[in-house]
Parts: sequence; C-alpha cells; structure tokens
Amino acid sequence: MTIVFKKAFPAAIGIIATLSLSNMSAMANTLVRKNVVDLTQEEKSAYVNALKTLQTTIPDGSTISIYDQFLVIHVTTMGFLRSDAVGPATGADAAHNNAAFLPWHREFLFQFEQALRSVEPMVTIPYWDWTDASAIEVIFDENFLGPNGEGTIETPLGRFQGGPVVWGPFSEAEGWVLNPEIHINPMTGESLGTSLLRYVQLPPAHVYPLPQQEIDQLLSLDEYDLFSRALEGAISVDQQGNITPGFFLHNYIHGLVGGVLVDITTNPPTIHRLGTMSVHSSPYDPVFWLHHSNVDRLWAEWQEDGHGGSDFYPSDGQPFSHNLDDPMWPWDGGLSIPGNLDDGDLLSLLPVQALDNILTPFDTLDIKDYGYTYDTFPVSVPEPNSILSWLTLTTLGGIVKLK
Ligand SMILES: [Cu+2]
Repeated sequence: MTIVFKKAFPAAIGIIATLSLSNMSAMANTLVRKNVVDLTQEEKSAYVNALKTLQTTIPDGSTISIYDQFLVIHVTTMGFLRSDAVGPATGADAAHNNAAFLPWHREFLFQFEQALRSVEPMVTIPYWDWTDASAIEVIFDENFLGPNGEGTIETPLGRFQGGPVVWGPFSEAEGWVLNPEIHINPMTGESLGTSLLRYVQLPPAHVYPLPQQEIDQLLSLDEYDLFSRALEGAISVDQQGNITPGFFLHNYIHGLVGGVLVDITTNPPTIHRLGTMSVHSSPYDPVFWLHHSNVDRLWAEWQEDGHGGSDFYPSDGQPFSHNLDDPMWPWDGGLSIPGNLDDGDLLSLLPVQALDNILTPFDTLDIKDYGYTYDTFPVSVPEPNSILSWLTLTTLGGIVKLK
C-alpha cells in the first residue's frame, strides 16, 4: 500500500502519513468475520482452497502439514490430564472445561486465520449462527463443506445416517486425507482412520436450529465463570439462576455434527463419541472453525455489552494456565509439557513455539487488539478529521479498493 501511495504523492507522504496513519490502518486492517449464509460462492471457494492448501503444505523442519500442526496442538491440550504431563499446567485440559476455553480458542482461531490468509489474503473465518435455520444447508452443501457421512448406524433410538464423508471437497477422494495418528479419540487412544467422519443430526443431538431464547439467556449472565461454562455447554443457567449440567450450545453443536450416543443404562450415563467433531481431533472437520468463530463472536458480544476487560475474567481460583495472568500452553515459553495420548509419538509432531511468545488470557480480552470484528458489530469507519486525511482516505480507497 505504501508503495502505491509513494508513487501517487511522493512529496506529500510524510505529512499525510503522520496525520492519518492510525485511521488508515484501523480501516484497512480490520478483518470482518461474516455470517456463513452471506458468503459469496467466490468467498466459499477461497476458504476451501485455503484450507486444502494448508493441509498439503509441509513447512520446513516438519514432517506434517501446517493444518496437521494445528490439529496436534488442539488434540494434545488434553495431554495435561495424563500422569506423564510435566509442569504447572498438569491436571487440567489446557483449552477446555475451564476459564481459558474462550481465550485459548480466540488465539488459536486467530493464528489459524492468519495461516489461511497467507494463502488467500481476503479470507476471514466465517461464523455459524446456530439460530439460523438455513445455515446448516449452506454449510453441508457440495459447494462448500460437503455432505453428511455415508452409511447407517443402528442406535437404541433407531436407524440413522452417518459415517465417512465419501464425496464432496472434504472426502478422501478429493484429497482430504487425515493423518490416522492425529485423528484419534484421545479418551481411548484409538484411531478414527483417514476419513472425515460425520453423523449430522444423529439423535439425541438432532434438534436444529437452537432457539434464540437460549442465546439471549446466555448473554444475560453477568459472571464470567457461568457465562463461559454455559457457552462451552457443560451447564445451562435459567432465568432464576438454576444450573443444570448437560450438553448445550458449543458442546451440543459439536455433537450435532460429530454424533454422540448416550447410554442411559449406566450411572452416570456414558457418552460415546462417534465422529470427528465429537473428539479432540474436531478441527479436522472444516466446520470446526465456523463453529468456534460463533463461540468467539458470542463472547465478544457479551464483552461489548458491559462485560469487557479484566474485571470480567477470573484472576485466580482456576487451574494453572486458566487464570488471567497465567501463560497458556503452548504459548508458555516451554513451562509445561503435555503427556502422550496414544502409543504413537504425537508430542514429537508439535510445532516448535518461540520461547518468547508468551500469551495469557489477559492478552486475548479485546478483539480490537487482534484487528478483527464480526459483521454483527457496529461498523466503525474512522471519521476524517481534516481535508488532508479525507483526501488520503478517499484516494487510497480508490487505489486499493478499500471496502
Ligand atoms: Cu477446542
């Protein structure tokens, strides 16, 4: 951009840059994450192309692709529940079931979005509004993320469809071949194979869309701890403040795509996780990113609605790596090391993190610091405060086609 600019106004660059650099960069660099139902076919194709490129690009010094590196990070967050984990983060999943669920995934998504944009510079991660009845067809369409899995499954509730995705852009036939060492059920260590597995709307997790009232109720909560647990979906909180444990919102949608079976003959009921979205390898289903973009959007909206900043995040009382100023693995400078989840060597596949790249929940609290927003937020177009900066903005807009 600067080069174009210099060519256009070689003499004026110094003055203009001083006056309007912050405005310019605020406008030019704010990435807008859009509702998936509003994507053009071109935008969908760019997202799919970026995913597939990351899945086949092996960076220097690695034996697995960039996409698989993101997978290994997500899967091994669970390795801190193993007895061979080392360091203060031992004892709790580094990214789930506790307060840093939201901060950790905000950072993870942003890093993934940056990787996508290295392939397709205009891509942002769209979001899946779970209350939008049409979104499910838009997403699981042959022109976007492909269909449900094939096959039938016999359950106590009847016979239903589900299994490996055998056609469409995320089938093995079209190159979406998963690494069976990484595509695992970390609860059991057992591999889920090389195909993406989907059991879309398999009962009991078949009800879609989610009622808007559930989202409104979530957004009305005032304590971070309740809000986070309710959004992740381990509990639901009613208007009287009664807490019901269960399988809601984020967790529910994981099950809606990946399929879960609930065995009520045991006490407590046993949950069997069937497909890719139901286990820690869930980012292998490209819908993962859309799903988590929506989780992040709801958190951002709650923050925007009077719950922003560190007053609305626990500074203590959480397992290590989940409190406000704790470094979050894997951005912890090597402080903690997860345990192994299978008999393979998953840990050796983890990408090396820069030792000085330390990140805490505090660092993630404001999406403005990241430079992205959602299309549900009010658009903030910088106010031109002088004729000179007005000229700069409009001229630049003409040259680089700012939208
Ligand atoms: Cu996760």
